[in-house]
This record gives sequence, structure tokens and C-alpha cells, in this order.
Amino acid sequence: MVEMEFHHVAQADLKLLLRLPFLLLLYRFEKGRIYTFIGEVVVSVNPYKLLNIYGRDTIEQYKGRELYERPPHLFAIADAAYKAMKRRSKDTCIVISGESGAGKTEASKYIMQYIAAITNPSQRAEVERVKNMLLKSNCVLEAFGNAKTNRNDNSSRFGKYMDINFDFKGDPIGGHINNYLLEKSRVIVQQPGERSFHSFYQLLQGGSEQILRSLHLQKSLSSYNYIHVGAQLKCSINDAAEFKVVADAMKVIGFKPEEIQTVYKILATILHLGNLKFVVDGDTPLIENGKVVSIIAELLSTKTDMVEKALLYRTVATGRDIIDKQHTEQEASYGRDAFAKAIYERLFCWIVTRINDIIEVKNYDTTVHGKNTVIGVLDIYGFEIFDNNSFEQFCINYCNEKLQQLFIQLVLKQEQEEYQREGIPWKHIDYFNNQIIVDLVEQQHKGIIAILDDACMNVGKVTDEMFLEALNSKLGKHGHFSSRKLCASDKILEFDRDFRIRHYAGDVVFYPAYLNVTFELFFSVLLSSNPVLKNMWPEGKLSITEVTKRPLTAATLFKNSMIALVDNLASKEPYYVRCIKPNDKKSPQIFDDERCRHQVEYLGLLENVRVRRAGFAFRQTYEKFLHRYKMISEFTWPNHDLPSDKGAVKKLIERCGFQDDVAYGKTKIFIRTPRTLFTLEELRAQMLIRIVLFLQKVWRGTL
Ligand code: AOV
Ligand code: MG
Repeated sequence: MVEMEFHHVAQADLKLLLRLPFLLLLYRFEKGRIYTFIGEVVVSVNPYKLLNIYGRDTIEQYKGRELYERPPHLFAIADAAYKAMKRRSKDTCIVISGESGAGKTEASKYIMQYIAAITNPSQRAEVERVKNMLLKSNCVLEAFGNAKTNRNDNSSRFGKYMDINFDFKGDPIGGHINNYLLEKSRVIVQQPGERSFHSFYQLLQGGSEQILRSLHLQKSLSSYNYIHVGAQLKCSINDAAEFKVVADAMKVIGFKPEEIQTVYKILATILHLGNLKFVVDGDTPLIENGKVVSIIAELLSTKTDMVEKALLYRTVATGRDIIDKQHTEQEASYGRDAFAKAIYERLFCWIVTRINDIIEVKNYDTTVHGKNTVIGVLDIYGFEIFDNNSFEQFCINYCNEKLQQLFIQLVLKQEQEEYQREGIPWKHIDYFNNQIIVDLVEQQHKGIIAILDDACMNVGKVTDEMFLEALNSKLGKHGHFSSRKLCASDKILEFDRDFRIRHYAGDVVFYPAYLNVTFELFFSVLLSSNPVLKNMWPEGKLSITEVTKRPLTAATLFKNSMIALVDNLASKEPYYVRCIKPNDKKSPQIFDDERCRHQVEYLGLLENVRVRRAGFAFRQTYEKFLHRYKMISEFTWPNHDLPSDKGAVKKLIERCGFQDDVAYGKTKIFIRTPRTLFTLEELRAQMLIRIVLFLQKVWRGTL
């Protein structure tokens, strides 16, 4: 009975949500009910306070239940994805979206905890080990990939997609992480009020005296140019304590002591690099603080003159000749910063690779154990607009456009197309399709990335101004593109080189910066005698001409990775968590109407509700439907002389009295409300019990 009540709450919510979605969310938010269902999408409003709704008893309430049996919760979605994977051997994925600070990363962690809690009832040691490593990998990745921003004290500065692999019993046996573009510019510069990646502060605040001494570091954060901006900032992360947690997690996951040591050395190298200064003597730049160079050389296990040469000269391959060209002071500073960013990025990618080596599925023979299925969890950086947006914000926001497009495709478009295809009477519900913005960015030959690629092919010949001209001439008429040149009076576009994209969630200004990749500095590392470092730079095995060949641009690499990600998600059965940020003050009390209304709108939740309300919660082919429910009516079971599947399903539905809640398509039955499905499931369960009791009696001979 209680279960039914909850179901009705969800139904009433749906009606209200259609009219005043943000009011409903407010009402629920104030009652500490942060989750709301729209069909199978769960909307989550960040409570900004710890709620007692993730404990063992709550987990037990959701375990194995149907989606509508319990109040809306993340666990209900996690359970639905898990059940679909286990019952139907379907690969599923949970896509978590929402803007920066809306609660995506926290949601992904609760989902992982839920899955860990409900699996491996027989406590197999190997499965417990895998689960522990999957959970522990989170805190390592957060230390190196998250940072305090003005929007979020623990903002993910990389995209993460994690596959969890399950065996035929439904227990986790391994996993794989894909990481997407780390915001590496943060290593060298942060906006006021922000910090670099947590790892630097953790090392300086939590590293023992002995560790710091061996790295030639001092505790004072403000001594280091690369991190001094945010040195005094308050942050809800306890750096000193986290240092130990992360070091322990690395050990548990299986990082070797020399690997952990090398990780610290790289962090220290970056901090020292930031303090390097160049002076010009005539035309020749020199390094002012030579002592720092020798420290860097020591940390990287290479020679001081190698580091010096790498910082002051550029190695260029011209045809078959290789020449050393001296840097100007500006080039040397640029090269130093590029080096710092590059080694941090390498370090991060290497950490992901190491974790993957360790957690990947081993010794699973599908011919013996059956199919190994997957649940993917996507937690990516949220849509963001800063005062100064860089190439990285461009990528982050493009990524959010792609995910919105996937949502539209799967939830709004395909759903409506299916009604049409099946001949169900349907009045089309309009929605804003952001494909037009996705095309603006990624279209072949004439999208922004293609034009950027062209410009990068001719760095030196193409100026920034010419790049902007090319954008204007190809995209000037596009409704979502504008630029300083095209509307000179526009106040927002007061800098050179600006162009603007009108995104689905708001306006963004983008300042293009050419990617002038400097490879030469890598060579000082390539000659390092530290085996862990050598491992991080595998191109050491390549010749210099191969290494200096122009690679795909960062923009194209990112685009390709996004296309692959979306294809991967589309191949799985998706479940959605849409996160909403209630205010910009990180307050548990404030529910900012305007901000919430805006998010409800751009997330497409209104359209989502309309499609759901006018549509059908459940659909199934007649054959599969009959297979599952035929036993609940004497007409369909054990009757073998049935009419067509469709005819039999019609009869069955009429017998149960559900005819007003269904529509019959060409190949599928559509059920409007989840309650009907729930009742069908109940009837089936009751019948199964009766059958079992009957069989027991037959078996005991008491019948
Ligand atoms: P995000 O992942 O969506 O932003 P987070 O998951 O990091 O946002 O959440 C931001 C902060 O909000 C957390 O550090 C918590 O303090 C709080 N929070 C979020 N969800 C909950 C919850 N369910 N219960 C309690 N507090 C919560 V970004 O990664 O910036 O796009 O890049
Ligand atoms: Mg996050």
C-alpha cells in the first residue's frame, strides 16, 4: 500500500511539474527531497548539506525494487540500470549532466557506492578487491583532476567515463576509465578566487618534512608562482588529510613506491619550473636562477645542461636537417609554461593508464562464463562561463552540447518518432534542437574546429585576425555565431580575436589561442634515467622527425573523442540523472527561482515532461510482453491455441481491465502509466508464487 502511495506522489508531481516545475522542485527541496522523477529521468537538486539518505538502510529499500516502488532517488536509477544489465544482459549507461557545481560527481560516487553495496552477496574475495579498487580510484583521480573554481570547491577539470564490467552473476570483475581533455592551463594560471589542481596543495600541506626536503620544497604555498594566486583561499578540501588518503589509495590500487615517488617529483618539478626566470643578455636569453635548473634536473633524473638547453633552444626538423634555434625571452617563458602543462597532462594520463592496467578485467573466459556486461557512468565537466573563457571552456561547453544532443535524440526525438512509426495518435511536441550548435562547432570543412585546424596547419602564415576573417566569412550568417567584427558595437566583444557562440544554455565568449605545440622540451625528459618517467614518454622510441611531425590538433582530438563517446553511449541503454544547482552561493537554504527556471528550461525538462505525460511510460513488442505476462490470465496461459500475439495481448489487457491505459501500435503495446506495469508485475509475482506452491504440493504428493 505504501508503495502505491509513493507511486501516486510521483504521478501528482508529474502534473505539477508540467505547470510549475521549479516550484515543485522548490517544494521538494525545502523538504529535503532532492530527487524527482520524470519518467525514467531523475532530476536532482544539489542540497549543499549532508543528507541521511545514502546509508545501508536506504540501499536496502531500493535493492531489487522496480523504479516506481520507492520515492525518487539516485539509487532507483542505479538499480534500474543494474537490473536491466543483469536481467536482460544489456549494456547500460548512466549519463549525469548539469552545470558546474550541480552535483554530478557526488551523484556518480553515490551510484558507484550503491552498485558496490548490492553486488557480491557471496563476498568473493576477488570481487571485493575489484570493488575496493574501483571506489579508491575516484579519490586519486579527484586529487589530480579536480580543483577549486569560483563555482565549485571540488570542480572536475576533466571528463570521466567509467565502465564497470560484470560477470554472469552480476558481480563487478573490473573496469575501465576514459578521461577527456584535462584543463591543463590551470597548472600555470588561475583566475582570482580559484586554485590549481588539489594535488599541489596536498603535497605541500600534507607531505612529511622528509618528503618535502627530498623535493627541495618548502611548505609555504605563496613561494610558488604557479599556485600563489589561490594560496590563501579557503577551500572545503582538507589538503593535509587528503594527502594521506590519496597516498594510501594509490598504494591499495597497486602503485609501486617508486611510482608514487616519481609522481611527487613531477609535481615538485612543476612548482620549481614556475619560479624560473629568464633575463636577456643582448639577444641571448639566460636563466636567472640556475640553482632551480639543477633542482629540476635532479628531480627528472637528467643533466642540468639538458634542461637548460631545452628551455633556451628549440629543436627544429627541416627536411633531413635538425637544427637548434635560440628562443627569445618570451618564447622561453612560453616554452617553460608549455612544458609545465604538458608534464602535468602526461602525469594525469599516465595515472589513468596505470589505474586501467590494474582494474581491467583479467582471466575472464566468455566461452566458459558467458557474456561480460557493462554499466557505464559518465561524469563530465559541467557547462561553464567564466569572465575569461579559453579553448578549454570551448571544449567543455561543446561536450555539453553533444550530451544535450544525445538526450534530445534518445528522449525527445526517438520517442516521438516511435509513436509515429507505430501509428499511435500523437501531437508533436516541439523542442529546441541544439544540433545546429553541434554542427556549428564540428561540421566538416565549415565548422569552427575545421576552420581552426586549417589555421593551425599554417601557423606563422595565418594571423589571428585572418582566422577570425575565415570564421566570419564561413559562419557569419549562422544564427548562433557572432564576432567582434560582425557586431562591433557589442560590448561583450571588446577584445581582439573574439567570437561568440550562443549555446543552448547561455552565451559564451571564446578567445581562440593557437596551439603551438613545443616538443623540444620533452627531450630533456626522454634522456631521463628514471624508468617511471621514461615510461610516461613512450615517444622516446621514435625518431625526432617523427616526433616533430604535426599531430592532429587538440581540438580535433577532442572532437573525435566526443564523437566516440556519444557513439558508445548511444549503443547502451541510457539512464539519466539531470542535476540542478539551486543557487550560486553554495547555500543549503537558497532556492534561486530564476537560476532554477533557467536550468529546467535549457535542460529540456519541460519538453521531457510533456513527452512523458502525453506519451507512454513503457512499451514492449507483443511477443516479449506476452512471454512475460501470459501466465496471469487463463485465456493466455496455459492456452496454446492463441490468436496472433497482438490479439492475445489485447485479450489479456482487457481481462485485467487496463484497456484505457494502453495503446496498440503496429508491433508494440504502449502503456501510459507505470502503475499499470507495476500491477502487472505484482500479478505475475503472485502467480509465480502460486505455481511454486502448486509444484511443491505435487512434488510432495499432497495434492
Ligand atoms: P559537479 O560535479 O556537478 O560540478 P559536485 O558533484 O562536485 O558538482 O558538487 C559540488 C558540491 O556540492 C559538492 O562538493 C558537495 O559539497 C555538494 N553536493 C553535491 N551533491 C550533493 C549531495 N547529494 N549531498 C550533499 N552535498 C552535495 V563540475 O565537476 O564543477 O561541473 O566540473
Ligand atoms: Mg564534477
